[in-house]
Amino acid sequence: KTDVQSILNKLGIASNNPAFSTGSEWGGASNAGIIDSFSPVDGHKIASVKVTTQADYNSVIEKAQNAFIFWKTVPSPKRGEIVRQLGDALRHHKEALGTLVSYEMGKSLQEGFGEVQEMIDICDFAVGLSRQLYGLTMHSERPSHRMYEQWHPLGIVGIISAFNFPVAVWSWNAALALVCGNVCIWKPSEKTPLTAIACQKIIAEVLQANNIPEGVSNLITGDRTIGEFMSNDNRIPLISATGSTRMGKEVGAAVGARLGKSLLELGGNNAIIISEYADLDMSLIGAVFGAVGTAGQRCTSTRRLIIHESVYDAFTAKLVKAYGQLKIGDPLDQNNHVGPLIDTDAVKAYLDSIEKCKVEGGNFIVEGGVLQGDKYISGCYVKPCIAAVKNDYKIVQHETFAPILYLIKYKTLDEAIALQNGVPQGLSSAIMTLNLREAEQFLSNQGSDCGIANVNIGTSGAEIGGAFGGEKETGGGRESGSDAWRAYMRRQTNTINYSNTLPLAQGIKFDL
Ligand code: UN1
Repeated sequence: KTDVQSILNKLGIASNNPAFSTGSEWGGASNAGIIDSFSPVDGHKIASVKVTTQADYNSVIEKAQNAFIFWKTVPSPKRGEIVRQLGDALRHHKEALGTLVSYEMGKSLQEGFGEVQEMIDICDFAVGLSRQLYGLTMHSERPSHRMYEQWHPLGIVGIISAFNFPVAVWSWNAALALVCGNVCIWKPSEKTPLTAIACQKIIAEVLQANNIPEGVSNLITGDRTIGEFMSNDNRIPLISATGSTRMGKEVGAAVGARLGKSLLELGGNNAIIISEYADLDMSLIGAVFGAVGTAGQRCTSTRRLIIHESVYDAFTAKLVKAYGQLKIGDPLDQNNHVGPLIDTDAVKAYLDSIEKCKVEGGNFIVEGGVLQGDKYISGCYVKPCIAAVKNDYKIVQHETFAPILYLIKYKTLDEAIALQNGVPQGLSSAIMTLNLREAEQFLSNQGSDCGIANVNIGTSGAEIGGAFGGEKETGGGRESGSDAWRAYMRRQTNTINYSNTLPLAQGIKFDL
């Protein structure tokens, strides 16, 4: 049995925690509201945090602005060295932090550790990147002129993260933003504030050991009001927000209204096409992990299976058998496959979606339901379920953050691709096929319209080395690998004239 108290002690989490931190300093108005963090694992209250007030918020912004003046002058590889130390600190705390992620959020212990591993990996990536923030050089059209571009930091990067990846999403943003020379202000989900406090303590220790001033890495806890302060605040040039499409539309509109930059990582409605040429055993692992892993609460979770008519019955039989073997329960017990949903509101949304699906004509081949009994005392444990549906049902077009899997039958690959693309979201997609023509068509511009398109891999579990994000209502942002770092910097084009005349571009004559 996990000793939660010893994990909290190791990570420095008290029973009542302050609202904000600028590094080693923590604070918060005494009259501020309070958020209680309950574990969906057993329903127990873990601890409380204060809410950041507007005055607290403004003082954090001021600290961050001052810190930026210092931090941007630190050479990028030296900033990388700090992030390297953060990666080491995370290695040291992996077990405790991963366990707290599992306990506060409800994902399996393996996935809790996996999430911390993603943090370590992005730190390693960012360290290398700190020596590779390359710009291009261009050939000027004028003689004895040189033209090049360079990348400068933006300033304060605001990070708004969701409960489902309560710590990794912060690290994808923070590790890159920091090597790029920015300072960060993080507003974690109010559903998972404690894992955020743990991360802030870990990074603060690294910053303090290197005599980095307060304000480089900041944490503010609170609800959507704090998110609104950030979105409307022109002292924050970039807001990176992860969460629902509804939230992203609000953040995007507010940031857009002040012509700020936003990086949006929103909902998915991810499908796997199971082709007539699929390896069905491999497909089964990808589909089941994608649909029930993290209890269906990843933005990359598999929501739809688009199955060729010739393998539909055989594959469905395998699925039903596999679902019959799923163990649902305490995610800290490594024998279980599926943990709880985040809270009882999420359970309600799950039940509503099942109801709506039935009303529209969905045929449940594996029934859902809420689990009851001593093991399920939090009321957040639900049965993963499967329904045969039509792609155009309203509920199928909608992302429900729960383990509900929709099955759709197809005849031709063109039809399958149209179904896969026929939703408002565009995050992750996959095809299971051993047929080269099918695989290449799926990856071509006539194929998937998503930010992520995989062959013989499911929709969830992307590696940090690639750019992560999606199109359409997924928001268009890209985080983590490849050249996603560019979103955290401003590009400056520089032209230098080393001749003794001043020729104008485009050959314009202007004699004085
Ligand atoms: C998310 O659900 O917000 O690809 C991120 C994955 C993970 C990240 C998911 N690496 O499933």
